[in-house]
Amino acid sequence: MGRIVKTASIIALFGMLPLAVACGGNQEAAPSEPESEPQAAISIVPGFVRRPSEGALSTAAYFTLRSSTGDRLLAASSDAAEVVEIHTMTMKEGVMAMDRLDALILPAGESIALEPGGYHLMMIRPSPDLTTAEEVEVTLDFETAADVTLTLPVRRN
Ligand SMILES: [Cu+2]
Repeated sequence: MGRIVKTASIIALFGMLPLAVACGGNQEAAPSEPESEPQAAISIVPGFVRRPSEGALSTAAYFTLRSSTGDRLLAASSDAAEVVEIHTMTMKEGVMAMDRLDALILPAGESIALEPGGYHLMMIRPSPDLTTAEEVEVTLDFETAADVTLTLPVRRN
């Protein structure tokens, strides 16, 4: 949850204002960041995929998403599961229930956590490999940003 592992993040820096002209004539040195790439708005803090027990019908993937410009996560896929759905959990009359979402809204600049007890990617009919795999790739499909494939560790909790 509050972990600070920060890899594979493509972070668009917004503060690249041109420097003041006070000294003049120092306009070379363009920043090396590929600022034209559309996916630069998404940053991801990896979480984990819960290791399923043998024969389990589903498991879940967790991580934190942030879009600097605002976006929507529309779908996800993985070789390690037949179907991947975006789910949320809510209390309904005292019982935790899961609902499938058509999209996960990422308001601009806001970190949205997929974590146990809340939003998650439901990995339905997981591959038997997941009972032993160390890590797994999950590809995220955004409305605006380009697809992102992230690697998540597989662990019990
Ligand atoms: Cu679920």
